[in-house]
Amino acid sequence: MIYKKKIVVRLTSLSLIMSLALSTVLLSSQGNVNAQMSMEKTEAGRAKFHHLEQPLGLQIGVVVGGAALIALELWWFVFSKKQAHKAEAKQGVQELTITVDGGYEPSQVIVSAGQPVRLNFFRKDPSRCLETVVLPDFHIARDLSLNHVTAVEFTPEKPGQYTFTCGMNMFRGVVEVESPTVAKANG
Ligand SMILES: [Cu+2]
Repeated sequence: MIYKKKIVVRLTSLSLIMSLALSTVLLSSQGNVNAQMSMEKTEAGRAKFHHLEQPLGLQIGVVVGGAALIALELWWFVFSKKQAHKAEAKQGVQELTITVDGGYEPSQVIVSAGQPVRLNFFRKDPSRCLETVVLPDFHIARDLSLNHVTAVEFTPEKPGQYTFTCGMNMFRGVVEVESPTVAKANG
C-alpha cells in the first residue's frame, strides 16, 4: 500500500519534471523560429511564408519526439522499477535472499509481523563499505563474508518500516513489516 503511494508520488513528480523539460525545449525551439523569422525578414521579407513551414514541421517533430520520450521514460519507470519482494514462508520462517552488490537487491522486502524472518545476504561486492549489514531496530550488526551467504534472523513483532544499512549508513534497504491480516489480504 505504502509502496503504491510512493510510486504515484514519484510518477507525478517525474511527469512534472518531464513537462517542464518539454516546455523548455519548446520555448527554445520557438526562440529559434523567431530568430530565423526575423533573419528572413531582413534578408527577404517576401519569402517569409514559405520559410515558416519548415520550423512548424520542426516544432511538430519536437512535440512528437518529446511525447515519445515521456512515454519511454514512463514505461522505463513503471516496468523496470525494482519491485518490493515478499519473503516466502517456508516451515514457519519467512526467507528471502538479498544480493549485496553496489547496494541491496531487493532493497525493499515485505514480511509479516510475528513470524521469524531470515534474510540471506549474498555479498558479491568486495568494497569494504558493504561488508557489514546493520539492522538497528533489531540490534543486529553482522559481517558479511565475500561471495558467501550470511543469514540474518529476527522476528518483527510490530508492523512498520525497519531499515537495514551498510556499516557506514550509505546504502539502505527497508523491511516492510505488515500485520498478518494485511499480508493475508494481499496474498
Ligand atoms: Cu557503507
